[in-house]
Amino acid sequence: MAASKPSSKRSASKKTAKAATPVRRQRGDGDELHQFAGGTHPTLTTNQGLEVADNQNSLRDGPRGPTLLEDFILREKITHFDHERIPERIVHARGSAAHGYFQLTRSLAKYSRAKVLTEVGVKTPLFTRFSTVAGGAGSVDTPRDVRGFAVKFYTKEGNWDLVGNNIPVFFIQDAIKFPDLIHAVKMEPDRAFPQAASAHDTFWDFISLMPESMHMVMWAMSDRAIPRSLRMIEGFGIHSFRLLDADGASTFVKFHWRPKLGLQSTIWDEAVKLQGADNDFQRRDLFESIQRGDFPEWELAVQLFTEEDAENFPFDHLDPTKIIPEALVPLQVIGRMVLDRWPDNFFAETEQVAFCPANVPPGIDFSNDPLLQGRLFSYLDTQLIRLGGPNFNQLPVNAPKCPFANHQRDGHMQMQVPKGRVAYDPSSLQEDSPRETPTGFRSHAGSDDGRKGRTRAASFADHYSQARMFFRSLEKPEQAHLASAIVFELSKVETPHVRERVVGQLRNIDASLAQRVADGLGMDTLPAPAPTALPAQDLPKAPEVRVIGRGKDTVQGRCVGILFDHGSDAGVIASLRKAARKAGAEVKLVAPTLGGGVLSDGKLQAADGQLAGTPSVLFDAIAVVLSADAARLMTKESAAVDFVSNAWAHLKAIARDEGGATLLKAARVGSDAGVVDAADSKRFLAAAATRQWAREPKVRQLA
Ligand code: HDE
Repeated sequence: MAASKPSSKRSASKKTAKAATPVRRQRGDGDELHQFAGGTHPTLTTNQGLEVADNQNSLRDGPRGPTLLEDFILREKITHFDHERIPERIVHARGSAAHGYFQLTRSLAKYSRAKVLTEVGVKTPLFTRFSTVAGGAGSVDTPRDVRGFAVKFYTKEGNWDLVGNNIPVFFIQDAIKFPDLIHAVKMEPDRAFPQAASAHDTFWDFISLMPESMHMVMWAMSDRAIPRSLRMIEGFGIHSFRLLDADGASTFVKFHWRPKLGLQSTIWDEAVKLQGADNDFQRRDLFESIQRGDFPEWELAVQLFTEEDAENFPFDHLDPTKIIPEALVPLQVIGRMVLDRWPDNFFAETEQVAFCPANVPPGIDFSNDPLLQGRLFSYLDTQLIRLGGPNFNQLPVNAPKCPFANHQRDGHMQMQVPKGRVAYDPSSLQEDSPRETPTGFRSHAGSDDGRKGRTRAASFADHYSQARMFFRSLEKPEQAHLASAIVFELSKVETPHVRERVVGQLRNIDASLAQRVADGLGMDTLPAPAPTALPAQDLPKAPEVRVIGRGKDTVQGRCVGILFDHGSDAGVIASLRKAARKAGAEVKLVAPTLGGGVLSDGKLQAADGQLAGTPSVLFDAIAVVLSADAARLMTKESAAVDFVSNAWAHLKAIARDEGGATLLKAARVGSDAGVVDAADSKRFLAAAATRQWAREPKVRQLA
């Protein structure tokens, strides 16, 4: 490719405009930029900084001859490309992340000396990554799965990683079972399916033999595991941690994130269809909300309790399969997290971020939860291989934002150039060599009975009481969804004795649940209950475990889809749009073509989405505004019929005008409080603020 060498900026842009080919300026003249028609570009170089004159053709021995080994530019480019992939995370491989900040609103100075928990009003920068657990990095966003909720606070005293999930308990009580659990849930090793799904034999085989997993199974089969948006999930640190004050006195703490938008889940059928409509549904939702300045926000709340409190709990708080009901220890809100910046580069930040529960500042410490203790080892270990060596902490997304210095040296990809001759401690040769400080991190001076053994505390033996409490605390529709979810999953399990063993476990939790699942599977007789160490106790209900009723009755952060075509009523569309936006919702227009249509006012209205590729699962509520002619045509268009019938089946509010009503009729959509006149935007938005739960028995036979 020919490159001219302009003598001034003016001549460069003139040449660019004429020839519309890149014109390169010399490096070293103080300006290393290319001038292209319509833009300013940095000069393309090799990784050694050598300017590249031709990025289109490799070096050949004659125009039709073989490529020469000498072509170091080709070799460098291809070699780098060949090494672009790093091992994906063994769990939580698929994730989306954002930058933001944490702001403390209430000091915990009485309990902790950590500055991040004591300096009210100070904004601590952070990076938060959400993930699914089982699927690979390229899998979909909406499977039934736990969501990871990992937050890296760049505090003044070092990084604090609160590496949690959106479910407050876990499947297992001891880290030694984690590889078994993950091998059981991931795709089966011989056939390499199913991807990102727990609905298969190996998962349920393992689970049915692990009674301690039953509480978490209830959560994982509930609507919590099919969230609508990452902005609408809770987060939990799960384990008890310790707060330590300046004297080393300890208070136990559990961490909770609560979304400002409240909780919202999908209907299972909707989640399945979302996978086809948009693999990246939740990533896109997070991205778009941040791009439009509608920043996702959570409250951070804590449950604080003492050793003595803990002794009186009817369960062991060190057992990660238990929650501490809010009735026992109420939540105290201490701050908020706002995510306000999407990463500049997915790989550099979201992929290379390395969270580790062992990263805590002075004033926060660990409990003896055996799952947490195992995690303290695992994360650094896995990151050594995933990120290729011991210096991954120097990557921009991982590096602390406070000063850091020690005597660790060398290793793959050392980015720093340490100065001086001293790389050890103690030393006397170099004044500025890093030293310990009495104010640094100190562990809780814990005590134990000093007896070694592969044992499990008797206080960990009750596997069913909280599972029962969870199920019985749910609203009726949620109980039905949970039963249906288990029926769905077990219907994919080919081995009869595994299905039976699961039902045997359910009998220990709730007889009606076991019966519903057995009926759903077509079992003639109920299998025997699984053997138990301790039978379930009836505990008081814990309303905080529900999803229904814990959303916010608002359309804020939600999205309304308006289906229109040529001749649609411009006034109705405009007023729906205005009212929805005013109430904080996004509005997207959907038409058979992206070109949209000429509305009743004679003006052309473009569409945001083409009907065939923009089904109603993408929206929280829909409006159908159609002329009589367009409506007649749409009754013969399956994408249009599905648009409304799915919105109906997914319990969404539907606004329709007269034309819209024709389409609704063809799609066999009934009438209820959620189906409203498109001219009545107030009623529509009120209906759109929630799911139409009362409709569910009309549209679905639930187990
Ligand atoms: Fe993890 N987990 N985990 N985990 N975990 C990882 O670390 C592990 C557990 C969680 O966005 C891995 O860097 C063990 C509970 C999240 O990058 C690995 C045990 C909770 C993420 C690992 C657990 C979590 C991970 C894989 C049982 C909720 C994603 C890649 C003892 C409190 C972080 C990596 C991100 C990632 C080990 C159980 C949350 C292998 C051994 C319980 C959110 O180190």
